[in-house]
Amino acid sequence: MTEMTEKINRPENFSEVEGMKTASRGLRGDLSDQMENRVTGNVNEEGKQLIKFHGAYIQDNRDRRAERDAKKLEWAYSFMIRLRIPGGDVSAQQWLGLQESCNNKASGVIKITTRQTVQFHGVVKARMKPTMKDFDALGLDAISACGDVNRNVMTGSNPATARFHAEVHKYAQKISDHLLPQTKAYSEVWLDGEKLPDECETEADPLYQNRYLPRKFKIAVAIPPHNDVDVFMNDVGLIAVGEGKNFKGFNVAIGGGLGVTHGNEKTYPRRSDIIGFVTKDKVLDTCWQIAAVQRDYGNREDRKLARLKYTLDRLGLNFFVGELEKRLGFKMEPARNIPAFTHRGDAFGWVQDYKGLWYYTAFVESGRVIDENSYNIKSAMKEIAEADFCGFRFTGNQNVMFTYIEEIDKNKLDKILSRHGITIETMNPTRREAIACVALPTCPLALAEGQRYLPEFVTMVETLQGKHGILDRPITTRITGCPNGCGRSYLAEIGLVGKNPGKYVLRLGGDYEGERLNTVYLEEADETEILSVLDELMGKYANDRQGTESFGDYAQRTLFD
Ligand code: SRM
Ligand code: SF4
Repeated sequence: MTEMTEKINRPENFSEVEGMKTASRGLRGDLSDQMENRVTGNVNEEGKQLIKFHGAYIQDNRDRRAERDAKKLEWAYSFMIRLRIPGGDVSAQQWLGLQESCNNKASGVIKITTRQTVQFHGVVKARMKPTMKDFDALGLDAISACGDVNRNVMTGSNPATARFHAEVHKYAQKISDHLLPQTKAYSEVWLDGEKLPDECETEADPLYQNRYLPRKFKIAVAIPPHNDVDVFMNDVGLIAVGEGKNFKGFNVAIGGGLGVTHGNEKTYPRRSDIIGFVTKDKVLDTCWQIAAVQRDYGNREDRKLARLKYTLDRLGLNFFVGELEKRLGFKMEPARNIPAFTHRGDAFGWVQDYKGLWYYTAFVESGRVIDENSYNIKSAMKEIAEADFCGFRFTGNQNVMFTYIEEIDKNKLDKILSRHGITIETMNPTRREAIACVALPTCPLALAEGQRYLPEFVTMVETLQGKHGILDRPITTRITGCPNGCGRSYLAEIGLVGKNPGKYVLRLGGDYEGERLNTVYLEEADETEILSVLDELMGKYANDRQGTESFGDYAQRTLFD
């Protein structure tokens, strides 16, 4: 350990969560007993932390707090469960099973997340085990979807990007499996698996040991020229490198992350650094060892400063890479030339892969699978799954792609979509590409609205685009209800970051390709102030833009450069 690391990582200063992890006997704690305790819908502090590693969070409906307080009742507690679906693929049968489970045991609204998986909200304690058993029966799980471990691994969704897309896509599953904790706690707590006797040692885990990582850890794989996973904001971003038809390996970027705490100057969003190239046979070990270096050097005293991005900036990239190469037993090759990224939004509508199969991406506003305003995506997905002629792929932009469709079935899909009002042709691209995080009412950290505000806000952005005659190209618009950045608003051309109810930090100047972080323009602004800035800037952009310059590039050039 370096002197710097010793100074910060003194066990007596470790955060409380560190103690909970090491004392948990492989993430078991007393979770089973807590789930049986029906006196409260809540769990204790240790339970709150441990259950994350099993893919779940305790929440309450914040809209109902006042009513519950007035009646002197406990808050309306329930759990959110996030599944682990590396690369976002499920079968039609799995989708039907998930939707049925969500209808019967949760809120009925499945949420597609910004990391290519799905969440259930509103699962009360008594329904937790039955819901986890539903997942298991479908061949799915929620292991490590949250917690201080490697999270759901993302991959570019669009099969038309490269001949080797299908081969690269499989790496999401491979990496996720390779970095999965060894503990059998999940099976024990949720699936009535065999109990580890009290006198027995917990399962040996060479990666996570008994301390796990200092903080969450995220990996995404991008396949140029499409950056639909926002590869540069992950702890590890892998960019697929090919030669013609052949897939060779990955350029590796480390140290991306977006979470910030308002008022804490030590926190910041960070774009990752490319550290070199590895061949495909070495990538699993590379990801494992990056996580292991972070395990050993990451900050375990202050969780706000525990992500890999801070470890890198504290120790220096050279030190980190040197340590990584020592453990790997080889030197990273220089990064290879790759095609430039061109966009991040999904490839809406039909695309074809190199084998001739078809894929259709449909828009799901903020990932909420719900029938609303004659746009009946929930019913459409049910009917498509029942017809059983394609798979489903969730995208990192919270949308759904219907996958592996034979030419002969294209018409069938078109008809079902049209019957349920699912169209992309008439929708403004800015709306299709907009993202918002969950925020209120379930997210305990939300300071302002997220997905509930997005439709209204996008309408106002579109109106301004129309006024200035710039509806010709989309403007990446993203809202998060707090500075944690779950909707990746730090990479948007127009980014709103919740600060107080109805008030947002306005960030401008991100690019369309997801290469550049945006910059704070207004520290705290309400809707009127935000729209006034956008109105003026769009007016100038309409008149002064250079060639095909994007709104984000124009904002960067004229406001910040
Ligand atoms: Fe997130 C915490 C929702 C993607 C950064 N995130 C949360 C929690 C669990 C709140 C909590 O800790 O109690 C939110 C649950 C809300 C709810 O009611 O469902 C939440 N995050 C989400 C999702 C569902 C947003 C969405 O609308 O799609 C995304 C789930 C992804 C998944 O399937 O795994 C989601 N979160 C992200 C992303 C984007 C990404 O990874 O591509 C980020 C920014 C990237 C990053 O990690 O740096 C992100 N979430 C955070 C953070 C800040 C982490 C940090 O380094 O500071 C927190 C808070 C924390 O960890 O303490 C957080
Ligand atoms: Fe909640 Fe904040 Fe994440 Fe939005 S950005 S889901 S408000 S933690």
